[in-house]
Amino acid sequence: MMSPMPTTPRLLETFTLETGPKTIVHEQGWQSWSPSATYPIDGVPHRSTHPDIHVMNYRSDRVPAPGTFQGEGLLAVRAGPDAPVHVFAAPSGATDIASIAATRVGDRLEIRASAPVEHMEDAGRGGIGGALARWADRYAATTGVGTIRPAPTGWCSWYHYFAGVTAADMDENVDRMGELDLPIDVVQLDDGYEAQIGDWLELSERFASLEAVVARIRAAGRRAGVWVAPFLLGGKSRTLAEHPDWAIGGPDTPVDAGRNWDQRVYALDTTHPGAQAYLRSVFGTLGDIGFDFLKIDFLYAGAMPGPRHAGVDPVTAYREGLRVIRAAAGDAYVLGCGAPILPSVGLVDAMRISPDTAPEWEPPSGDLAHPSGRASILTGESRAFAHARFWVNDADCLIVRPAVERREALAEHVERFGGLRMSSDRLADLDDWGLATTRRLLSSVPAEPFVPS
Ligand code: 9PG
Repeated sequence: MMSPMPTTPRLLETFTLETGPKTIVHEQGWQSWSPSATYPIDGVPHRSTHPDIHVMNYRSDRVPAPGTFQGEGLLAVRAGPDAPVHVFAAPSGATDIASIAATRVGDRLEIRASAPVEHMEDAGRGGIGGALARWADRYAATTGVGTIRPAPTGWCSWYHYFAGVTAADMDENVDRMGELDLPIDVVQLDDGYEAQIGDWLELSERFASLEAVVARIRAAGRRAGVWVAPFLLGGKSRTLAEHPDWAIGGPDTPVDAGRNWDQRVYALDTTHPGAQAYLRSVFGTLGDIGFDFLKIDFLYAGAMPGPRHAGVDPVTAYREGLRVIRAAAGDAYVLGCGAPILPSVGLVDAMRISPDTAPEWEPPSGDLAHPSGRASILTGESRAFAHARFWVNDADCLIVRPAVERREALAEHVERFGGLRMSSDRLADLDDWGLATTRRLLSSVPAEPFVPS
């Protein structure tokens, strides 16, 4: 009789498992937007469709071999519905996180890891979801997770206004949430206020003053939040032009962190003393302005491999960068996004656990790391185990205006899996159902871990 508790973990780099036609494999993606899912043994896992998309949404330097499953730091296999779950996982977030590949060879699955991983057999309840939850309890205990702070409710500007948001749009929605008496604690300004990626304290032409935005939010009795991509330096930014030595790889060979905002972007070397002083100044100033909710995004850049000022490994450098931000941010509630999952445990209050939601159900690029209802649900469900163990899970914002495709499915997803509840519609666009759904989902915040049955 198999024990219901996981076996004591053993460290190994290779392992072979017998499989059958009902074998399933769970792959964990590297960062918030990387697809994470459980596949039948003959299934084809979701892979990046373009090198730029790979860098920005997957683990930049690890491209799985065709025909293999690959988890970044975490992979689980169940040989059949009555079999135990084998969990292979990185021992702790503060070390090198192994890529764990599973290749089918006849009736067997060969597991190979790029660094030592722990192996556990789990015959408890809940299948793969249950085994991952029990593994997550262990990982959280080894890595160190303090008290998980209760999430505020919120409204976010991104999923209606996108990068075109204006100060007037913010004012309109602040007024409207008051008229509607919606239970919203935090009003979070997303991408679009800044002059450039990396020039966070200079404003785009659509904003005259962040102080004025905050004053309006606070006068309405709510808290102010802001989006920053602190580990990115835009190719068009003044910060990069003036401090090319702050990029991972240095001024001559900066490491490419992908393409967005009509430019190439680069990665901040979080070990560089000048870059650390810059992070302190940006987050100190945003705190002084009155923001006490921070959505820190595109964090994967801080964990990219490449030459750094201090010769430390990428995960150590990344965690150091997050600590610098936290120290500068005081008591602000910190939401990580686009962030390596396992290396972030213990350092953020909430974490985006999926690709972006979107008014479109299918991603136009065909890449399931890209914004789309389908992609956000696929990966969000598979990371339910992390909620209230690693942090508060952010299954992304609720969007339920009539123009949103399959809005009922998106609402159901946020209701089941969303630990952080934020609305992101233009509130004036909500019909009766959209408004009632928004009010209901923002009225409670699930604090307990999800327990798969
Ligand atoms: C702001 C947005 C929102 C959103 C974040 C993040 O691969 N890409 O090009 C890509 C672009 C944007 C993106 C994710 C991936 O969205 O998740 O909530 O804050 O940035 O730019």
